[in-house]
Amino acid sequence: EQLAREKQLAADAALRWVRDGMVLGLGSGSTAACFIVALGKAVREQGLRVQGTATSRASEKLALEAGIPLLEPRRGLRFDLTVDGADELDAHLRLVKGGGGALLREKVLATASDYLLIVADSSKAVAQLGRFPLPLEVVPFALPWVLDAVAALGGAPVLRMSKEAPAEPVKSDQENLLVDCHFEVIAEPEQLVAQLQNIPGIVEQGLFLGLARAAVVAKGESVQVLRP
Ligand code: DER
Repeated sequence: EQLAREKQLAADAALRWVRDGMVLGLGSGSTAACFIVALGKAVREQGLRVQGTATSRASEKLALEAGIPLLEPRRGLRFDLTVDGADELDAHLRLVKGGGGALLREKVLATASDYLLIVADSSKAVAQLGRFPLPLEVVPFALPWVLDAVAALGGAPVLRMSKEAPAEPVKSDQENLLVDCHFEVIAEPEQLVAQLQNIPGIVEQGLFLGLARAAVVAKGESVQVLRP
């Protein structure tokens, strides 16, 4: 339907940023998945020569199936371009990410990239961040104190449970827990990042500030390129 069409449009448009010989960061989530599939097609059908590293085990599997040559993490490895999705993006291209639980590896690769390109359907562009619950990756031992500290910040934290087995908490690729924080409005993202970084046991948080260089946002049948 419309949303899936917009994801596909954004993903196809992102191919315009890809050059032969590039080393790519491969994002996670449904829109990034559309990009990985489209990239694989270009590799197989046009002989595009690229290599990539994935931001999740799920994306790694998809990339392998798509025939994209993969690189293992190594010292000095940098990415010419990382293409990833987002759960929210504001006018400054500040992002909330982690809806798919891959925020840690996503931020590691985004930080090791020369260019982070976001691909999104129109529902992701917001005037103010925060309506989408902010994901945290949390070390299991620290969970009770993290929940207390986030609640004290007004974050209404909720441990993310598995959809398949609702009694089981979701585990990240690193075997950590995921906590979704319902701040509702995040008026000062930079300040909130500083507060979260003071809470031990939070391994990573889903605010991506100053990382995205551009966003390809599809609306209806058209695509917009947003820059900070
Ligand atoms: O977790 C993430 O940040 C992913 O990029 C994901 O949440 C993006 O959402 P999508 O599945 O709608 O692309």
